[in-house]
Amino acid sequence: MTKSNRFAVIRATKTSTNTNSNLASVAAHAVTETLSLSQLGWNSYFQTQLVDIDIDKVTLARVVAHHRQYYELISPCGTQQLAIHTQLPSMTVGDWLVLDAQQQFVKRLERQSLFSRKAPGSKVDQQLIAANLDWVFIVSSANQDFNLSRIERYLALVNEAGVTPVVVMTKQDLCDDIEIYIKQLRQFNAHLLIETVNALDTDSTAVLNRYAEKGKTVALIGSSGVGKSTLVNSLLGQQQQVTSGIREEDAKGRHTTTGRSLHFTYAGGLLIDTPGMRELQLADCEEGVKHTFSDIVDLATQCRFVDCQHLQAPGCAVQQALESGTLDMRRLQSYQKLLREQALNGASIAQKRAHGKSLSKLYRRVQDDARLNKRLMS
Ligand SMILES: Nc1nc2c(ncn2[C@@H]2O[C@H](COP(=O)(O)OP(=O)(O)OP(=O)(O)O)[C@@H](O)[C@H]2O)c(=O)[nH]1
Ligand SMILES: [Mg+2]
Ligand SMILES: [Zn+2]
Repeated sequence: MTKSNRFAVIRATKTSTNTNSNLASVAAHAVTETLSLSQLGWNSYFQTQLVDIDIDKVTLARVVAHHRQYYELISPCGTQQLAIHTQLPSMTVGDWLVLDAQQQFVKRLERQSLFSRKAPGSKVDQQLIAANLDWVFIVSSANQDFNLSRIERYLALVNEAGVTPVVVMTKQDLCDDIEIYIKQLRQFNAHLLIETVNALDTDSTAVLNRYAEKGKTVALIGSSGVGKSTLVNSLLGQQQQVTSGIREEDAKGRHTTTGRSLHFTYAGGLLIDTPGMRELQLADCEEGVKHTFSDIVDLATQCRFVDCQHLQAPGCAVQQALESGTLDMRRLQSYQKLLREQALNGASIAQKRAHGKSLSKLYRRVQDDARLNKRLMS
């Protein structure tokens, strides 16, 4: 099936009285619930932002896809499009919007959480990935593509967003000893939530239904080919997302999914599928990095000197941990690298914003002068 079928469940609810519809079996689950606000992820956090708004006169809608020229929205009335124009604030999949009686944009509600990264390539910007999440599945396959440092990057981003991460290890069926991977993850965080699945098998993925429960929004992130879309299909119980095989030589994916989209599961949860990330740079993510590396942050508090640079053993708890083998060099380097990277990217983004502001001030002044001149001449 293609992306255009994504709203089969929702469309089906509108024709739910027609039990002959070939969507009837899909709709059976959705009929009573899919159209309710709470089923779309609404909660008291958003409700409290409506104090000045007459609820009977507005539509509350959620962004389910971001296209080049319009946002696709869903509300208790069904799906609709909102054309993108310069007056709209930046929005992303998962955002909640208020529309007026004419279905025009009124405002975007404050986000409960926002997941973003530095835009890929040479662009100096933050790229919004998804908003208002309850969980993020960091998907990784149990094969040669497994990479601890990459998972640490994802963890830093998710922690910065204030969302709880779950590492989902796929391709369990192809791996003789998945414990090897689990042990590596456990080594640095004994409390990390880790699930192992065969993403192709719905019995196996059922363990994830407890996260994707009614009204809860889960984003799936991870490299191309790890099985994000396969997982989405299994949790939906139908093939809504296109998937394709990985390269044999290095187990890398083929960047099959190209846009972010939100889907409704049988268990009542909302899943956001995302394209595999080629590059994952952090910006303004200090809290997220420190949270992810709290073992090193804790160690550093035991160093003899407050401003210890952790370079020399005497009095340095970090160096002692390296020597005794309780901390490995890769992890320390990964921590230091991510701290530097987020500070550097954060500074260039701030600089660009400041530059942008002074440019637009200059532009306004030129326009004002031109208007004044015109008035004087007339
Ligand atoms: N055997 C097995 N194959 C899997 C599993 N998960 C995914 N696959 C296969 O891996 C390939 C890639 O899966 P996709 O779901 O397309 O991967 P993706 O993460 O969505 O990739 P992008 O859309 O490119 O980011 C497909 O051939 C899947 O059938 C699994 O748990 N076991
Ligand atoms: Mg995909
Ligand atoms: Zn130290």
